[in-house]
Amino acid sequence: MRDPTESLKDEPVPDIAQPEDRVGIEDFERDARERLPQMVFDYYEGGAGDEWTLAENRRAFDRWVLRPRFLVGVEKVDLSTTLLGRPIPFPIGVAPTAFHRLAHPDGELATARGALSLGAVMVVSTISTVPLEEVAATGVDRWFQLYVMRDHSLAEDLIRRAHAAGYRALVLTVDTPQLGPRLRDVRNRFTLPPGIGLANLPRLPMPDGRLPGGRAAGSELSDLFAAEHDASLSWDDVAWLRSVSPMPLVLKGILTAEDARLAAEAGVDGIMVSNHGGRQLDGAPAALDALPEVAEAVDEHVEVMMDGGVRRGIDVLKALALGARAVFVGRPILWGLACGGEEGVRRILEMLRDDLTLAMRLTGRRTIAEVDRSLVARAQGSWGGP
Ligand code: FNR
Ligand code: LAC
Repeated sequence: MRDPTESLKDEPVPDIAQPEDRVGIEDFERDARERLPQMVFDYYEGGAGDEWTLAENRRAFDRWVLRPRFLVGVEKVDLSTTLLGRPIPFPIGVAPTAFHRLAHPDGELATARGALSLGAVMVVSTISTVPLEEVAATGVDRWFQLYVMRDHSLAEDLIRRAHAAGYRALVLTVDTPQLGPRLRDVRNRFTLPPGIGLANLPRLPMPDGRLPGGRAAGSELSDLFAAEHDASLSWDDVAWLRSVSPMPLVLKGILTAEDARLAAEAGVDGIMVSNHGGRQLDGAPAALDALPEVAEAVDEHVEVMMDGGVRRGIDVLKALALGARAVFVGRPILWGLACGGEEGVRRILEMLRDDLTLAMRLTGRRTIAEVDRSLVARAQGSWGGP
C-alpha cells in the first residue's frame, strides 16, 4: 500500500504489470490498490457505514444459479441489443463515477476513449474532473448524470450544455439527498489534490471548483453535498426536469416497486436499479435483489437497468434474466483507469464483454432476447426450475 498522504504524480505512472498478468477484473483491483494513494483507493473502493450493502451487492449474485440449455448451436452468439431505443453492441455500460483524474491524469477523457473503442455507453458524472463538452468531443456514446444543487439554475445550465454536446440521456441520481457515511473518507480526510476540481461546476464550491480544503477532519466531499446539493428534491422536480430536458430521463437509485410505479407514472424513460455501489444507505438491499421487484412493477413500460457488484459475464446474465436490459459497472472502470488509462478501461470492458459471450455460449443462449427468467433459479437447492 502506498503512502496515504502521497500526492498524485503529474506524469502518468508507468504500468507496473504486463497485461498478461491480469486475467480477471480482480487483478486490476489488486494493482490499483498498489498504484493509488490510500486516500484515493479508499474513496473508490469504499461504501457507507459497515459496508454491508457493498458486500451484499456481490453476495446477491451467489444466491442465483444458472440453468444451462444445450445442443442449440451456439457457435454464433450475438450480444447486441437496444437501450432507450438506440442500438448498443453489448448490454454493459460505464456507470457514472466522480473524479477520474484521481486515477489517471487524462481522467474522464481516457475513460471515454476506452468506452468508445468498444462502443459502450458512458454515463458522465456531474462531478467529473473534465468538462462534459471535452468528454463529448471524444465521440463516446454518452449520457449525463445530474446532481441537482440548491441553485436550480446550475442544473438547467448543465442540462442545456449536455444536450448541446450531444448527450443522449439525462440520468437523475435520486439516492443522494446527502452523501452516505463514508467512514474511510472521514478517516482519510478526503479532499481533491491541487489542480483537480469539479470541472462542470467552476463556481462551486471554491474558485476553479476546488473543495474547501484545510479541514480538521472529515470528508470535504461530504461537506460539498451538505452545503450545495438539493435535499428537497421531490417527484414534482421530476416533472420540472422533464419540462426542461429534451433528453430521455432515467432515474438512478430506485430500489422499490413503490418508487418504480411512481417513476412510471411520472413518465420517465428508464430506471437504473442501484444502491450507489453500497455508498449511500447501508442496509439497503443488494441491487440484484431489488431488481425483480422493480422490473415486475413497471412491467416493461419503462426500461430497467441495474448497477452494483457486476464483475463477471455470469453476473450480467443473471441481471438480464431478472429484468435488466443492461448493466453498468463503476469500480472496475476506475481500476482499469488507474492501471492503464484508456487501454485499461478498454481491457476491463473487453473482459466483461468476452466473459458474457462465453457465459451465453455455456448456457445455450444465442441472443440477448433468449436470456429470460428461465435462465436462473434460487440457489438454495431449489433446483426444480424458475
Ligand atoms: C460512484 N457512483 C456515482 N453515482 C452517481 O450517480 N454519480 C456519481 O458521481 C458517482 N460517483 C461515484 C464514485 C465512485 C468512486 C464510486 C465507486 C461510485 C455510483 C456508481 O454510479 C454506481 O452506482 C456504482 O459504482 C455501481 O457499483 P460497482 O459497479 O462500483 O460495484
Ligand atoms: C460518490 C458520489 C460522488 O459516490 O456519487 O462518491
